[in-house]
Amino acid sequence: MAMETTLLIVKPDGVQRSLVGEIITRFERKGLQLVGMKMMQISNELASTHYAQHKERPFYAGLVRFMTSSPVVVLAVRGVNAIEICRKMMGATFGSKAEAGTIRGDFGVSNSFNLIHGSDSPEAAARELELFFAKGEVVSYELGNLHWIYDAAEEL
Ligand code: 3AN
Repeated sequence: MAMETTLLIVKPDGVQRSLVGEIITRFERKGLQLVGMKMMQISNELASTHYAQHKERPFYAGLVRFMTSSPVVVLAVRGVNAIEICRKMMGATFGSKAEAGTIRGDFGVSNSFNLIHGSDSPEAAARELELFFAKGEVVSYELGNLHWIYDAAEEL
């Protein structure tokens, strides 16, 4: 397993519903490291580039409208196997189907307003981190308790 950095976005519904702290706290408590964080308003152009793979889907226009409707909080999160771990913590795409205990399962019922985005592969993470963070905005620093989060002999 590799040390990975992934992109998460607390979507407009998460910000409007005052769930930013609650959501970020879950990743911190899990033992993942925050290495980038900012609030921003996503432009039409950025939303279209980010969701280019869904361009032909019927929900695409609504998705772009939603993602640009209000500010979001973007996060860069680092850890061993971070991409899969974050996806598990987010839960299934639709809030109505997501398991209890996940972010989408605990905080939402909507299928379109599903609170959070997370990169789904190392390739997507690299692409999305570059899209949302300028050079220097994702930082590297030593996590003081790293050796209590991982068994260094086996996992790092
Ligand atoms: P996930 O965010 O779980 O990776 P994707 O990549 O399949 O889901 O879809 C990207 C985003 O498109 C989802 N987060 C969701 O907001 C939206 N979306 C996907 N499928 C639908 C749908 N059938 N109706 C409305 N929105 C959808």
